[in-house]
Amino acid sequence: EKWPKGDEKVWRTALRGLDTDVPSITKSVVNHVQTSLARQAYNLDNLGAYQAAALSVRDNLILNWNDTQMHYTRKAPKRAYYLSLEFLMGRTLDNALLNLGLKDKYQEGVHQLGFNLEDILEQERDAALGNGGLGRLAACYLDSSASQELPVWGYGLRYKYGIFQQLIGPDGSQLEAPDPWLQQGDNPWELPRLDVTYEVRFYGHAERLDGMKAIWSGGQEVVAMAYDTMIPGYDTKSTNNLRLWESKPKRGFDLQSFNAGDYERAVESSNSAEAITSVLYPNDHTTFGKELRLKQQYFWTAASLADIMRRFKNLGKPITEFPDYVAIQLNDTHPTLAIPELMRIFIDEEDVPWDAAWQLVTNTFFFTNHTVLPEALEKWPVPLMQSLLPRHMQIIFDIHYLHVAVEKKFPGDRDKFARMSLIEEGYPQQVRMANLACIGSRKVNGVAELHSELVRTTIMKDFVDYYGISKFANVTNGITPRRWLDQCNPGLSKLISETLKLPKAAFLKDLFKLEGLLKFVDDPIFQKKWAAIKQSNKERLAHYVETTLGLKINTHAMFDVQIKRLHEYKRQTLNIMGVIHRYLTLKDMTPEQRKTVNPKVVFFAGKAAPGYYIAKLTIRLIVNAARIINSDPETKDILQLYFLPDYSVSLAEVLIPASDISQHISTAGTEASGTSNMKFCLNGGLLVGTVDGANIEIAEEVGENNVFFFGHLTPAVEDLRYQHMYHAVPIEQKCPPLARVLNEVSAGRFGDGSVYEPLLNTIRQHDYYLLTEDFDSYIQALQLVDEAYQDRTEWIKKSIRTSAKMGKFSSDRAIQDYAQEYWNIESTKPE
Ligand code: NTF
Repeated sequence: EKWPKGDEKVWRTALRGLDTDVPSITKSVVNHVQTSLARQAYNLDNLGAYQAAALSVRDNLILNWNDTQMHYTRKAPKRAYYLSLEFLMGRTLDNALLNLGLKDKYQEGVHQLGFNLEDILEQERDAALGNGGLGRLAACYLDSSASQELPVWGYGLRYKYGIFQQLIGPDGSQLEAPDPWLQQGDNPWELPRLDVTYEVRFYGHAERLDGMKAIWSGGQEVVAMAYDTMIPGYDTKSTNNLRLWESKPKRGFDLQSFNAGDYERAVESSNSAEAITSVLYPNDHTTFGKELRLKQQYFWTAASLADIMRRFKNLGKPITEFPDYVAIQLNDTHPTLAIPELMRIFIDEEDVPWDAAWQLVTNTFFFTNHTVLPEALEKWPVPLMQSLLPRHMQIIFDIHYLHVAVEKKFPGDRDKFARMSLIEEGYPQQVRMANLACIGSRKVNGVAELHSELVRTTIMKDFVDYYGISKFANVTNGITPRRWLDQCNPGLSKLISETLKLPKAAFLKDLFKLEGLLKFVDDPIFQKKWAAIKQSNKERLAHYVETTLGLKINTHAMFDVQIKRLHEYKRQTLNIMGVIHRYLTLKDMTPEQRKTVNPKVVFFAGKAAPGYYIAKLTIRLIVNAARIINSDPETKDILQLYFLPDYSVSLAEVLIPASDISQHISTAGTEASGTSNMKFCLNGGLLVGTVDGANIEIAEEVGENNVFFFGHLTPAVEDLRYQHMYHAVPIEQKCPPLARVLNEVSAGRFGDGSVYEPLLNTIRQHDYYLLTEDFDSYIQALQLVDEAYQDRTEWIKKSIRTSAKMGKFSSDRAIQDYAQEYWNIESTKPE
């Protein structure tokens, strides 16, 4: 190695890195207080202490990040890129401390400075650049990639506003407020890269040249600037990168208009450029066809591909080797424009002939589908795409015609061809993004066994006939045990470590090691310790609820939790109807009978898309039912109901370890996987659920006797819906207990009943999500839960067994699957 200049000895000492003994840590924290924050050390609050501690931890991350990136550049391994419009990261400081192995030392250090680490961690605002499972999955996958020393980068958008903050109004309805998450001051976890910028074009016109080439010019140009977030691996120096793009105007403002006195006009283009990355779309499972969303998608894919292409070109390899160095995972169809964009780069800029370009493209991309719900399948109007991205529209039509080969394979089957077409006929025509993602990718996968099978047999059936089955695979989702065991449940992690006589790192890096707990299932002392941890987690949750909402919770009750986005298919409505049914049943009892009932606390949390009327009504019903139920002197000691506002990753970290039972009750065949089901089980909570998504594989692991299953199975769903359509039976006949619940709501038992009519009618009328079909078996399942909970020792055994069998659901396993079966990349780490 050559030294830059000057004295080598001086350089060597200076480059030694950071000391991480406690005195060095306190020194570094105080240094940041005085210099980076320019604050007085003697009047520091928790927020200031958080900021200084974060900057101090960040110094360590940056050094590891530099070494890792330098190593990748020198070694030039094949890399994988995870393109996701959502990364639901949550808080960073605690995770960084854990992964760096510095948690104890910082705890001691800040303690010596007069602070409590727990309080400092609470100061951090969640980075909530995602809606739900899809975005949190991306975050878990980054953690697992870095932890396994895999060369993987994430690419996304740096939204100025994350998912909205949820408030509950006086009438019980959801209100939305913006989430200006960056307004806390500088975000210590990101590095602005003023030098990493690309120009991205919109509109203009595309002019065909000879052959398949074209020139795209004119229109509007905006600039993408990179912000890098360091992703530390656990127990390794490897620190990967999450690169998020911010949109900026190409020219700050228009001097001509300014000089002419038209000040509004002068900043107009700057405002419209900045709008692109201003806000995360808060819709989950629905598409709206808004131009700004399409702009976001193109802006992000174009900047990411330009960056990937520049890095590839620095290797000096022939363009034909692109797929030997680059694998790109498409997280749902949101980044599908990357396919025509890479075609455009190859053909228009790199002079690659069409067929060769298509070959390269289809060896580069991999596509994950996350839902089979029809309303979530993205389609873009051809006229909109034509105006915003004229060159891409040409390329898509070219791919479409190439694809006409399908006709040759299935001569005369026009229906099949119509279904497989990239263009859906209609007024206007629409581009089907899932079809484009499928034909442009090497492999297509679903996110749990049942879901992948549904992908193969429903939305992608024709493509399976065409390409053969081997293109269509499964990678069951996973969760990172670092955040979802050690961070959120340190007591349990410690107990496991002591019991197995293993350092935490052993099972946090190989979750199958938890199976060792099975030996202790019958050990009464271990059972007691296991139960004590659940109890203290309940108290931690109760404390949170008391300090934030001022409500007192019975911590000796069974805790029953359903936390996820509000959606009809997830059936929070079934749950609330079940709670009301329980309430009515308790009211029917004599006081003597009530004394024998085990107390239960039911928690809901989750956001509804701002425009999703029925989902919002469900929240309103839950909140208002809670008001009545919690204040009823006859029942309030045995049944409590809470809707916790503003669900977030951080709230999940408090709720999940406290739960005895959690609900994953989607209509069979609708929940692709679910990932919180895995988190609850890992923390010793049991499931009540339908035979859907990853619930099925969880039951395979833990044994069906440890899961409370109910409801119809997937193959029955279509027939039942057909019957509802054409041979409807009134609810009073079909399901009297549910009819009674609906009538009580209607009659105003929980506030003005007329408000809820539209919600009740979804059940009384078509009942698309089959509540009337599943209600009886749901109530039975909850009955079995109550009975099982009576025998506390048996329950604790179930809880231990469940947690012990969660090895499969580590995101480390999922990422290994992707790395080996799809991306063909290998671990490599800096010295
Ligand atoms: C979600 N899909 C599914 O609904 C969940 O079941 C699954 O666990 C997560 O993805 C992660 O795979 C979506 O959010 C989307 F966008 F596809 F609708």
